[in-house]
Amino acid sequence: MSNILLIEPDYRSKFPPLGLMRISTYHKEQGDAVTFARGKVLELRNENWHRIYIASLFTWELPRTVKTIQYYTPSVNNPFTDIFVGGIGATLFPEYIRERVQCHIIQGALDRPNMLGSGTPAIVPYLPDYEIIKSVQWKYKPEDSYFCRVTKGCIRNCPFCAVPLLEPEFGYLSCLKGQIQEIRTRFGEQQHLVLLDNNILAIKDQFKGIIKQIREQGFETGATRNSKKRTVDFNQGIDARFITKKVAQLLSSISLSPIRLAFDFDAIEPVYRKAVHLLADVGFPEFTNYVLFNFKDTPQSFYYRLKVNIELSQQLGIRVTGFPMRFIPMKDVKRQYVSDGWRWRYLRGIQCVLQATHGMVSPHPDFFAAAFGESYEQFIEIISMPDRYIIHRNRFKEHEAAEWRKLYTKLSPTDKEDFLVTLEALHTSPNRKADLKRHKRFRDILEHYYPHGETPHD
Ligand code: B12
Ligand code: SF4
Repeated sequence: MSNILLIEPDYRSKFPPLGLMRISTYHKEQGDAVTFARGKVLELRNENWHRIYIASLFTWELPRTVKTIQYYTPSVNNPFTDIFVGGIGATLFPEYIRERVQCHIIQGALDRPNMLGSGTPAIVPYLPDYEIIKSVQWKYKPEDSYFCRVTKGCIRNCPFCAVPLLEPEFGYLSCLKGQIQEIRTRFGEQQHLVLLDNNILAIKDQFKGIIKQIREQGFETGATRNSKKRTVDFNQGIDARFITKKVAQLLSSISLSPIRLAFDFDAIEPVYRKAVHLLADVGFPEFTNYVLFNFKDTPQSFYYRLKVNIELSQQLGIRVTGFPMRFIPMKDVKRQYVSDGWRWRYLRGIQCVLQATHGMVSPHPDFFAAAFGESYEQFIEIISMPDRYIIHRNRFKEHEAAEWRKLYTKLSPTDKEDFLVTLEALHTSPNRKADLKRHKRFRDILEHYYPHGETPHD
């Protein structure tokens, strides 16, 4: 019997660490003792483990992941053979880990034999061990859900998406009914169903059968359990290009909520509009649609796409909530990337607007106008304001923001462009106070961003 430690670094993780949960099932079946924890735990570090598995998720959490690996290095005999690191971050940017810490990195899905050592089977077919997540304080969301996946990969190759790198081949993974039944038998009935497929509709003809299984497993339209609504969430969204009348009807036969489409770039607009129409026709009232920005787009395109959602909501009597998705490059470890069409201040401004709305853009015209402005010019003005004037709009509106506006409207287009560059430079400057002291050209308006040279707390 071996002593196995599974570690998820203590980054914010919404869903449970499915990779580690599968590894747990495999080891428990071998008769090994498995312990799961999040982050750095002194008692666990002081023990000696036969093997430690450390997960990784977003690339911008790799610095924290590396620190976690370093922390547990003394807890094994040989980190090269006894610490296994895998998951999404390790697959997208293994060099980052390799150059900083000793361990054995496994890239990609655990879908082949011998990946965890000679004679080990493929891990993907193992059921996630839901027991282990009960041993930590951290609450994964949504609680009480079946997390399943029917397909891997995607048939498309969108340049802003990591899926073609992570899972290069599209294909069928395993039967949904079997997955749900096995989870039910081992861990009891769950309230909701979350499907993590990247592009489930690409399965085409087999989709009808999947919908039938979803219905039969207790997730038909209007389904309830213990008098509470049950929901099905195709969490990564459904591809508007595959929505036909027939697909819309199939979707309307399950308790799908919310509908998630993506309005990622301008050229997809006609297809996107058609998909929303078809889905509204079969009775879907609520949409939460991803809106990509900071890729090859511009603030104009972003504002326009959000407005299309308002327009569709009014036209069809539905609610199309926008869910902005900021593009982050595949090897980003800092999350500070600004694409050519955008400016740092604008991205920051959007973050401040979204702070109050949990990342969502309301389809209600009045809310939208108040949050994002009635015109593109107003939108740019709002996201150019100092953070606290955006976040606490009402508090600062009368005096401070009005003063700021006087100064801002006096700036010529060239001034505004230079001002945006100055704001970004100050934001990243290690000597901000000294830079501000020396600065002359935008001194008055900068006072609003850095009163007396200080960075205000919101
Ligand atoms: C579900 C999901 C989410 C969930 C939360 C995920 C979570 N776990 O908390 C939600 C919806 C909240 C989300 C949000 C976002 N996401 Co997301 N998300 C995903 C998705 C679909 C699956 C991730 C997941 O949890 N998988 C479960 C893992 C554990 O299982 P698995 O992938 O099958 O893992 C296999 C292997 O990796 C391996 N493995 C896994 N763990 C381990 C551990 C060890 C030790 C070993 C050896 C192996 C191993 O074994 C597994 C079985 O084969 C991926 C896309 C994808 N197809 O992977 C994007 C993805 C990770 N997300 C991405 C992005 C960009 C985001 C957002 C920033 C979007 C945005 N712009 O707002 C936000 C950020 C949220 C935040 N916290 O800041 C990018 C990340 C790119 C990057 N540079 O890291 C991805 C890759 C999507 C993409 N299309 O590009 N996301
Ligand atoms: S369709 Fe979706 S999952 Fe597929 S490559 Fe494009 S963004 Fe990624």
